[in-house]
Amino acid sequence: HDLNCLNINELEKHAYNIMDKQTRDYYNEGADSGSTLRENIEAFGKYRIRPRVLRDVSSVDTSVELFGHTNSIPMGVAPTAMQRLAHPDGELGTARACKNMKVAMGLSSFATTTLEDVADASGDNPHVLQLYLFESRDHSHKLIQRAKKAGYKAVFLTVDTPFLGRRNLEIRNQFKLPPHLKIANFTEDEEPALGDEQTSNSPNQARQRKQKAASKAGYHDGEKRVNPTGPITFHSHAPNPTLSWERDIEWLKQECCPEMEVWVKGIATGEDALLAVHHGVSGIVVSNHGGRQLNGALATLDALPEVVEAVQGKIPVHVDGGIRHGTDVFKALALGADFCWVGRPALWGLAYKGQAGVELMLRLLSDEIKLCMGLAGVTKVQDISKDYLVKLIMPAALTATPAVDAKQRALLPLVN
Ligand code: HOC
Repeated sequence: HDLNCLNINELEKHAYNIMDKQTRDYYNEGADSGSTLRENIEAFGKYRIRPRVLRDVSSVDTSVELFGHTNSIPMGVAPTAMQRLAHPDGELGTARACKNMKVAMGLSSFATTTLEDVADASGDNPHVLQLYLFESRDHSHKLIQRAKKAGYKAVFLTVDTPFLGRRNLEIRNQFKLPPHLKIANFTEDEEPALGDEQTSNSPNQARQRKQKAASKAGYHDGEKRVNPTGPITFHSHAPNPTLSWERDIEWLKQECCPEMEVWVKGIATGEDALLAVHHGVSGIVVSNHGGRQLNGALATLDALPEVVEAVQGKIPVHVDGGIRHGTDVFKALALGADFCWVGRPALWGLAYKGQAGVELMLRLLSDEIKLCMGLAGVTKVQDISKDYLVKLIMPAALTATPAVDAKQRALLPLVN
């Protein structure tokens, strides 16, 4: 036990005090007012567990199969960008912690460590590559080939980012990578092409064009300009608003299969889940990008049931967003998710103690998942079902945005 850090909320507080303001704001912020970020967390509070008793829970198995490997818990570390901002261990620390804890890892394509180095550190522990498809297919092609060669199990295509969400602190802080760090998987000749600057009418893109100009004038790594760099580095690379199921998912499948699976990350409706099945992806992640994209979007836990219902078990359904407790993982699984991913808690772990902090985070959640299962009377993950859950009928004030203060909430009656 680390007596100073007994749960994820305490970890968050430690990390808050350790990280510099720019990093903290970048990692912790949601888009706009942050209501979706908050609701991702609060959604778990709308459910209560129905524990069963006298079931011999002396042996509880929290493991699940994922990508042909045994994952010690039904949860992995989600891809999050630029982890060396949190701690010099960065993505390598996360990869080593995941390997030690037998937990799958997602690597952001905006990582500050090369995908090959992360693959080496991961060994045979499953790792997947999160991908943005830029307009330059050449860049994506090279990245995918590298990932294949390095043994990545799947590509998780992020589909909730046709434009970048508006993060106020990021803009105000003029967020940028410090000079000693770089986006490791983009080199100058692989620089993703920008979107159509002339025709784009996104409000973000004018900002991005300005930032791109600043970036070009910005930081140089020796003789060679490392991309993306300079002020608000990734803002200088417009996401690709042209992506479509027909053209791009088909292209990606041809690029990746059979060595790597193609998943889509950022599904929030039953309709899109059905399209994902129709277009033959291997799995989906119900996600709203940690509340960093469309503010006002449904909390992922609230979107999960309609997605599970639409998919009908044809492909795996994973979920991320707002998971801070073992009971949250249990609730998501009871609502039909096959697996959960946590993002910010890993960043807080890194900030707290590097690799050891990520391991601590995983151990805390692992212990909580096991305890929750035992106390709920479940010995195998596959047995977690909706029978173990009840949704509270919430007084309107509890579901209103902005969030009701925790103290206030405790005073309000909950009606079952
Ligand atoms: C295409 C550029 O996921 C974040 C990261 C990085 C997003 C870059 C998008 O900040 O949410």
